[in-house]
Amino acid sequence: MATITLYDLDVTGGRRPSPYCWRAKFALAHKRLAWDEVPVGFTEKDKIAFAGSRTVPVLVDHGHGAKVVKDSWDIAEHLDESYTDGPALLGGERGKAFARFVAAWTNVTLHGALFPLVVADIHAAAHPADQAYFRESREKRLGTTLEAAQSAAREQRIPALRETLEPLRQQLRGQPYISGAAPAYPDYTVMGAFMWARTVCALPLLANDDPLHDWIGRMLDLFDGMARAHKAAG
Ligand SMILES: N[C@@H](CCC(=O)N[C@@H](CS)C(=O)NCC(=O)O)C(=O)O
Repeated sequence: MATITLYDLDVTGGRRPSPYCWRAKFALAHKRLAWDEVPVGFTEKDKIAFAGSRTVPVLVDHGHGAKVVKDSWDIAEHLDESYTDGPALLGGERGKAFARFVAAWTNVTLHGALFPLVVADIHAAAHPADQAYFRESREKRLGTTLEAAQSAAREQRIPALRETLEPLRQQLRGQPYISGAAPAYPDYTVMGAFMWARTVCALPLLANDDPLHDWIGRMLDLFDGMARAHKAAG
């Protein structure tokens, strides 16, 4: 058994769509750590109740006094503080400030642009037992049905999503990764959002000639193709 357990959001077909859980998985792989995964459906709150959390990722680090860490950012900080041999994820105060900004931009702007484009697909992918909860909680947020929100977004909002990604294209013009010559937590944060879409949505959201495909390809190749090997929609 690995010394780390990760509770990860699970939908049908063994797919793992959670962008925040992808941050944790990339972070663990970056630190060259092994982990076991516990799949958690949207409504399986009992599995993570021990952590006092209603969301995943939740990590239990058996090698560090069975420490329980329950937020993707806190997981990254924990791994950097507890595993100093491996390459840094955040890299000092300035690196941490940059990573925090990228996380805020991703959570608000990128996830905000993606959410209506994939929300009915997430519902369709969810375990049948989780679908009513997902529909009710997300329709409250959207103020309309999942299907109406998604079809309106696909008609109107794909150009806005592509525009939203322009800062990334500019950042990647002179360097292979968002973090510079090598990938680090900011790359994992943004890639989590692309994994969210990739696991549930078969519709290509980027233009075929979008230069971001090169970076996405590099991210899918990392850690022996960890993310590429994972089931995609389609
Ligand atoms: N701030 C948290 C957010 C985690 C989060 O929202 N996770 C979602 C999955 S992407 C979740 O567990 N949702 C459960 C629900 O909707 O009830 C983090 O960064 O870890």
